[in-house]
Amino acid sequence: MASAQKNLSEFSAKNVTDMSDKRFAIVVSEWNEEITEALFNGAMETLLKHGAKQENIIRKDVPGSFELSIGAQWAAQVDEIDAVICLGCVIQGETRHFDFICQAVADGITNVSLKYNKPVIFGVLTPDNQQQALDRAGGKHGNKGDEAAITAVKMLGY
Ligand code: DLZ
Repeated sequence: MASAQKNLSEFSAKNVTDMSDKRFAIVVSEWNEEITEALFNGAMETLLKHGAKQENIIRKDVPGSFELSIGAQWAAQVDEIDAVICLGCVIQGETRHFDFICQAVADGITNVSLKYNKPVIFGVLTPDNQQQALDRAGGKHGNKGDEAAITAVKMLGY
């Protein structure tokens, strides 16, 4: 009964707002590098703003968004890492690559999150074109990297 009580209290809101002892991995896709660098900068800035320490944020690059899942798994399996943020940009093209990659990365990231019981955040832009990507990578529609970092911070606080 005692352990059930403990589990229940662990489940209820923790309201953690101090990120200074949390460790983050940011997995960054090299495809559409101009965009993913802007997403990375947005995510870093936001984590630091929320008290995370620079030395507690580890970056791992992968070739394309398709590889974000395995990159996330490499990070999530490290005990010390509390949350993983995946950043990528898949631009709608004329091939069916787009659908395959988007579906694979969404499923892959979800599986890693559930397998390792850690927040693994989907910070992947799926725009129709480069301009839409720029608009969401520090342009007029904000920065998806920033949003992804906020989501990670929120998830660690629940
Ligand atoms: C092959 C490919 C294509 C066509 N487009 C993109 C893209 O827009 N964004 C992205 O992140 N990656 C793309 N890739 C690469 C795949 O994600 C993957 O790296 C390769 O298919 C090798 O597994």
